Amino acid sequence: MNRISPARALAAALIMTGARLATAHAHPAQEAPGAGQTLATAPREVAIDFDESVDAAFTSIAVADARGRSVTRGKAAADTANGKHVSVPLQPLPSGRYTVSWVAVARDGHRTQGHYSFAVK
Ligand SMILES: [Cu+2]
Repeated sequence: MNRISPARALAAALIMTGARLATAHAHPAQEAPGAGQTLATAPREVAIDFDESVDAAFTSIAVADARGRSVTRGKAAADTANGKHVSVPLQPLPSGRYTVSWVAVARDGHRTQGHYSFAVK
């Protein structure tokens, strides 16, 4: 095994610091409807509050029914007053299970994505 020189140890420490900073991506802090939620009344929109501001141009929320058909009305948009809040209006939803798939690009350019489902009774 090679001995680790001080310079290499410093370089490794800097890389690890960079890796920590790179984890500052946008993740949902709150989702409405929430993951796994069953609603008695059909929601009129899906809204996600991220934990940091997102680049609206590259951030999207897709909502599909059990057959994979889109049930959104138009594109997701960020709140002009709150760059962490993104929402998309929905078509009238009949009873069923819906899947939300989101993609977010944080201000630092890092992309995150995820999906979850909710149901309408
Ligand atoms: Cu990041």
